[in-house]
Amino acid sequence: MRILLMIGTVFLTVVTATAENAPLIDEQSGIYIPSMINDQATSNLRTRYTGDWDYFVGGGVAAFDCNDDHYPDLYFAGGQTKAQLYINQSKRGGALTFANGTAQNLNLDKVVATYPIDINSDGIMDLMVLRLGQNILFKGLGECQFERANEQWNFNGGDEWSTAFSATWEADENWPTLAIGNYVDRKAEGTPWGTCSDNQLFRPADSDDGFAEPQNLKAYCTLSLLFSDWNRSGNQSLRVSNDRQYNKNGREQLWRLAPDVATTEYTKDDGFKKLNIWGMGIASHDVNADGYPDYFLTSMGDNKLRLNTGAGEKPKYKNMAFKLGITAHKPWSEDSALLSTAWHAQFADFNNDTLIDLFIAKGNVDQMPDFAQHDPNNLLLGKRDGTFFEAAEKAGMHAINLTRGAAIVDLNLDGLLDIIEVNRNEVPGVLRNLASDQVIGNWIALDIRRLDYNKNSIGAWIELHINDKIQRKEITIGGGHASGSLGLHHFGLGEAKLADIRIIWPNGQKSNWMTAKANQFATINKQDSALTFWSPSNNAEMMH
Ligand SMILES: [Ca+2]
Ligand SMILES: [Ca+2]
Ligand SMILES: [Ca+2]
Ligand SMILES: [Ca+2]
Repeated sequence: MRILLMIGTVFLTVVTATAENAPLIDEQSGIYIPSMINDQATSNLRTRYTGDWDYFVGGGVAAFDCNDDHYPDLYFAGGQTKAQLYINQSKRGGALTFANGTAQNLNLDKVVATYPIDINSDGIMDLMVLRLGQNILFKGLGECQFERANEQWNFNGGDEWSTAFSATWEADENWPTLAIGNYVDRKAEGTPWGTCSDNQLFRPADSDDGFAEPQNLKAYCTLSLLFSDWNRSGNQSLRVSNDRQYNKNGREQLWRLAPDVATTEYTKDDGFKKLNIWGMGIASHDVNADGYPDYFLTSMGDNKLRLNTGAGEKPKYKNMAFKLGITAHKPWSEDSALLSTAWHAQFADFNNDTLIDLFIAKGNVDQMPDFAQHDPNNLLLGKRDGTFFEAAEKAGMHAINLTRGAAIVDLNLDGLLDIIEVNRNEVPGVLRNLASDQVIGNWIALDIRRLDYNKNSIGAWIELHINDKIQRKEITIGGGHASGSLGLHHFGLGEAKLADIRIIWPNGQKSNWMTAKANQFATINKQDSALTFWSPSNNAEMMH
C-alpha cells in the first residue's frame, strides 16, 4: 500500500515536470506551440453573459487601459446580467488577476457589445456601449471613470438591437465617423424572419463638436462591421457581415466613403460579388503580404478567408480558407460529424515566430441540434509555407463553452499575447500565454500616436521589416464579434534582435524607417517620427 502510494507520487512529479518544462514543437512543421494556462480561478473575473433569445448573439469585451499604467483593463457586456469593468492587477509576467472597478453608471444591463475609442481626441479612451435598446457613448474622464456623452456629442443612441461597431477618421476630419450595426428589428411585423433593422452611419457635424444626423444603411441583420482600406486609397471603406439566419436574401456588404457625399454600396458591377453566409465576425490581416488586407469571415460551418485579389482596383476576393487549412468548419474534438458555429476571430502572432496565427471563438447558438454542442475554440498556428495547423488541444485550450467575443492582448506585459474569452452563461476564459524561454521568439509592442486628433492613429499602417520580410498591420476599430481592443500593437520578431519599422500615416505620409531593438515597448509620435522606448511598471496600481 505504502509502496504503491510512493510510486504514484513519483509518477505524478515526473509528468508535471515534463508538462511545465518541455517546449511543445509540432513535429511536422517544427512550429512552437505556446501553452495557454487558464487563470480563471484566480483572476476574479466572475462576470457572465446571459439572457434569452435576444442575447443569443453578442457577448463582447472591450480591452483598453483606463488608468494609464499600460496594463489593459476589461469592460464586459453582460446581456441580462449587468456589465462589469475590471481593473488589471497583474504583475509583469505574472498570473492574470483583476479587481472589479465598475462605477455605477457603467453597471448597465442589456449590454451586447462594447468597443474602446478616443472619440474627442483628448488622449483618454472613451467607450461605445451597444445595447438591446439605447446605445451609450461614455466619455472617459481618467482613472477608469466615465460620463454619458450622448447629449453632449449629439449621438442618438436609438432603440435597436445593436450588435456591431466600427469607426474611422475620414480625411481632414477632427471627429470620427461611426458605424453602428443592428440585428433583427424585434418590433416589426413578422419578426424575426426578414425583419432586419437598418445600420447607421454617424459622420462629424460641421460644428466639429459631435455628430450630424445619421445616414441609414440598408442591412441584413449585421453581426460585425469593419472600416478597412481594402484598396489602400487612404480612405477606409465599411465592410459589413450579415447573418443569413434571419434574411436569406441578404449578403455581405461593402460601402465606400467619399468626402461630403452620402455613402454608397459597392455592387456586383463594381466587382463585389454576392456572398451569403451566417456572417458573425470579421478578422483582417494581410495574409499573403502583398500590401492589401485580406478578411477572415466567421459563419456557421462555412468560414471564409477572402483573399484580396483586386490589386486595389476592384473589390475582388478569392476564398482561400481550404487551401490555407483554416476552414475550421468542424470541431477538432468531439461531435466531429456536426458543423461548428464561429464568432469572434482575430489574427495575431501567439508564438512570436513572425508567422501570423488565427484565434476563432466557437460555440453553439444555444441548443441548435444541427450544429456541434461541444465546439471548442481554435488556435490555428501559421506555418512557414503559409498554411495553418490546429494547435488548440496541444496548447491546453480544452474548455468547451459557448464562446462569443474575445480579446487578444498582452495582459501581463511580458511580450506574449493572452486571450480573454467571453462565454454565454459562464465566466470568461482567462488564458495566459506561458511560453518556454527556450523557443519563444522576440517581440515588440508599439503605441502609435498622433498628437492632434485621431490619437490612436486609426487608418495608419505599421510596417515591420526583418530580413526580406515585411509584416503589416492596419490600425482599425471594429470587426471581431461584439468586442474591441485598442492600445499596443504586438509583433513577433522570431530570432531577430533588431527590426526596421515605419508608419504610413492615414494621409499616406510615410515615416522614415526606424530601427528598434527586440523585446521592448516603444511609442512612435507622428510629430517626431522616432521611437521612444519605455518600460511598464512591474505592478499595476492597486485600486481602492
Ligand atoms: Ca490599466
Ligand atoms: Ca476621449
Ligand atoms: Ca505565429
Ligand atoms: Ca502576456
